[in-house]
Amino acid sequence: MIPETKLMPRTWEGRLTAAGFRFAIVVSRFNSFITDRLLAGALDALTRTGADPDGIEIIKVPGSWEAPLAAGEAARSKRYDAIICLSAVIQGETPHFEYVAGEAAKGIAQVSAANGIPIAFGVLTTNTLEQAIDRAGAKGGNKGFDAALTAVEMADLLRQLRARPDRASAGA
Ligand code: INI
Repeated sequence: MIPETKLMPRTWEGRLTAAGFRFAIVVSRFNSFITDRLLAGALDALTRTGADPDGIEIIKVPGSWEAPLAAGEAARSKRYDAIICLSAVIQGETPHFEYVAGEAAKGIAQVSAANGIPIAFGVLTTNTLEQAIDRAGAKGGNKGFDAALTAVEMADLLRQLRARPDRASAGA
């Protein structure tokens, strides 16, 4: 909320309009019972915001661990305006969970920053299967839907920022 004042700084904010943008959805097969639902949510969000069906590509990976590598390849291809990573890491009885979830999060953040492309983080990290179900279309909404909306907003925001008239002279 911007406080009421005479000063009105120029504000940049992405719109939820997906037409004309290209998206890659990186989705893991591990816990596909959950990730299929995240994918359905993401496709629903892209459709509702006007994405062109030809502008959406799905890249399947074995698990969350592989998501950063595939997202990196997609980013470097420059074929997409935003990437959406969808997977589910569910707490087990070994520390495997920590490694997989931690590396996926770190790797996805690094790929996004290194390539200047929005990557929405639709990776569930939950203690139980029930919590994952809640976030994949049940009580907790659908995190795939939310991630796709974020990707649309960020794609539009970056397009606006990159089209700023002062950008070239500012050397940005
Ligand atoms: N991958 C996931 O996406 N979620 C998990 O919960 C998970 N657990 O718990 O093991 C998981 N492991 C597989 C991992 O992502 C790799 O695919 C695998 O280690 C091969 O590299």
